[in-house]
Amino acid sequence: MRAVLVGILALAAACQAEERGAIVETASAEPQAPQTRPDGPPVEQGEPNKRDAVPAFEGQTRAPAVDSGVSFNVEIVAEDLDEPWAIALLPDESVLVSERTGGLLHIGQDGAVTSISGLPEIYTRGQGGLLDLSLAPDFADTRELYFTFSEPRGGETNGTSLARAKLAADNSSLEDVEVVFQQVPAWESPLHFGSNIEWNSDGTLFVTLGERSMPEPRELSQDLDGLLGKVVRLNRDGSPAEGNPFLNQADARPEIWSYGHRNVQGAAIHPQTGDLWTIEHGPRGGDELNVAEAGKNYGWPVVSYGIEYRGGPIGEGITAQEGMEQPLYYWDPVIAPGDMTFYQGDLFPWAGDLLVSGLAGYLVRLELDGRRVIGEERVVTDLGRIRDVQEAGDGSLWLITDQGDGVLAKVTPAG
Ligand SMILES: [Ca+2]
Repeated sequence: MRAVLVGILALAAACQAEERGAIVETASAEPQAPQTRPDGPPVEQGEPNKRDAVPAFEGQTRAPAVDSGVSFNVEIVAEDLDEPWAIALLPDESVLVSERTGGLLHIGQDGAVTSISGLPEIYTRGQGGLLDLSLAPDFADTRELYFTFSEPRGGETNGTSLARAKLAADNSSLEDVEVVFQQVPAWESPLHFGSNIEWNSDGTLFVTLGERSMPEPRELSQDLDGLLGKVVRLNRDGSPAEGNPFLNQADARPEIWSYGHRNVQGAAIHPQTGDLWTIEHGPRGGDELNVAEAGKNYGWPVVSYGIEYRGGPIGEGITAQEGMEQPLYYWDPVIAPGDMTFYQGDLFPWAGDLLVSGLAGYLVRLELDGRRVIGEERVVTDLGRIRDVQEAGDGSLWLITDQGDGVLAKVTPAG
């Protein structure tokens, strides 16, 4: 009798599940929660700016606070840097640092700072300047350095450009500087240039591009015939890469990988899946973590978990729309993300975690379960506005702070 009853209940449950087919299918597409998932209050306890926002799924914001119990040894390697923006670690364990104000520096392990000559002309007002740095994968043979910068484009217009150059063997100068890619249209704006360079495993590179912030250009994040608010995928000569989603579509730029972005200054390739993860500044509220996938629309400025700086809704104030991707995770209030990296070493007990540099004044450590954020911690909370984070081969972390008296710091566990 009991066995029959169980059988009937199971059948009823199955029928119910079938009736709710669409819902069941959606639910089963989500990663399953592991037994070890943390639980408890979030790090962020403050009032959100967008008070009417409802997360699209549980855990999309304010994941439970976690505590790895690590204390830090912060060694200031160089100081008085002028708004440093990005770090590139050289094979000989010296460091390149870009300064937004237009300097490119070589910094030895002993902290000796020398200026590298040969940069092109750079627009350095507002958020414009020398931006990301990235060594070519074959740098050891080619000495090729890629960098992004705000390029003057005539009159008051400017735009983000990608250049490559050879770094002289004595690290004193750039040679054979060549601008290989230009974001278009150029705009009269000192804001939202992006940018980040990430190398894909197939030898192509991704570059993230801002939408120039102003009311008119930001709408163009949704337009496929321009490169504002986009991630592009390029060959290393700057040409559009084979396999790009809009390569054969009329009225669409062939460089586009994904669109509907606001101001993506950070990105990282997932070391296991090879996916491109991006992080972007929201307005007041609504910083977003995404996986940028081919041809997908990330929604700005139609959907957002933030509000206008002056107050009031972005557009219609909605957070979701058909055909637009939801962020994996969002912050309100914001962390103001610079760059990020998946931690792969064993010096810190953080293997597989995502570390995000926050201009709000800390590193954000995210524990992940696939594409879900399951725990959040804020670490290195007393250094200042952290602009970039890079992991060295020994598992130590290199950070820069972006003030006019910015520092380059090496961070290891204390004790
Ligand atoms: Ca990056």
